[in-house]
Amino acid sequence: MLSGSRYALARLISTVENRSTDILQLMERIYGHVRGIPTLGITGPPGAGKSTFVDRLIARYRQEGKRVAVIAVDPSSPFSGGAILGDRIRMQSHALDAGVFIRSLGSRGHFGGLTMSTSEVVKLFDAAGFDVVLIETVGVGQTEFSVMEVADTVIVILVPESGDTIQTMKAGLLEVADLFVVNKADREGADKIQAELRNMLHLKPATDGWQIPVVLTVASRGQGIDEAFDQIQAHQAWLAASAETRRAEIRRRDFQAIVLEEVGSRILRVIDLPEGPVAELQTRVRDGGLNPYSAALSLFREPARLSQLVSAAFLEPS
Ligand SMILES: Nc1nc2c(ncn2[C@@H]2O[C@H](COP(=O)(O)OP(=O)(O)O)[C@@H](O)[C@H]2O)c(=O)[nH]1
Ligand SMILES: [Mg+2]
Repeated sequence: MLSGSRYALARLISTVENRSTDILQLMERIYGHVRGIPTLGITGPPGAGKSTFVDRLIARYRQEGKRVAVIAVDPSSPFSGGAILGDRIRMQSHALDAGVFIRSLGSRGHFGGLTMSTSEVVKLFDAAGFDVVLIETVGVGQTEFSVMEVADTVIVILVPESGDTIQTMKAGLLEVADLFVVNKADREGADKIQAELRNMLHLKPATDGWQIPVVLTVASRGQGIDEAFDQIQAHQAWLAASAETRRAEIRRRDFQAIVLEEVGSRILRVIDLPEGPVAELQTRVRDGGLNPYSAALSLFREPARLSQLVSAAFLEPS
């Protein structure tokens, strides 16, 4: 992968997506090659034009000679495909371009798994020499929000039909956006929603001097893409001023997330074993003889048994 093989890159992404047991060793080797390339999150309601916008943005970055990786995240799907198939088709103009790599990720496994995988796939793209990663999420649920934490510039795409900007606030989009795009500006009401958003943003104190822009686009015709691109660049430049603090914070969060994820998923793998250290507790809970809270509390009050469980979880996988 480090010497440029797309095949190797695709294989490593699958390794990460399948949560194989050797991910930590893999990522340990990759990490020294990770530079911290711009990572953009694109979110918003279904049908807003996210994929069309991403397609245009890819073209814009290609004009600059940048190599672009795209991750299309669909938390509702355990497999790549489904809703994403249409997105792939919309980005097909780049299918034969060696400077573009498009990959979809679905939700396999457990809590936090998708955000973790997304963050690791971004690092793979980075180490493989790509210059920018675009993450498109389908929909606006809780998982999509945590996936957006992986991005350093979050673009929220709305359409005039989203109408009510109050809905936007309710959905929590105001909190995550670094940049608003009102797409389908060829339709009635785009100016109105732009004005409403700007009003709302004025009420919100600017974070350290970044005033969240609201850009109008017609992605299907390529209109407004240059302006959106310029605002993305401006946000990246603004981020650069605090790059060291941000990177330190990201490293701290990465460490915590890796530990949590690894401990959690390993314990899940052994907790059900019939010979395991909590087998008896588990049986009593299942049969209704013991309250699950009491069972958990008794385990936590007995450090010896808790460490037996943790040790079992960290024995080399058979
Ligand atoms: N009228 C209009 N249609 C658009 C625009 N941008 C995208 N579309 C169309 O909206 C539909 C949904 O677009 P898509 O990119 O798949 O949305 P996504 O679900 O947010 O990824 C497609 O039929 C696009 O061709 C636009 O600016 N104006
Ligand atoms: Mg899409």
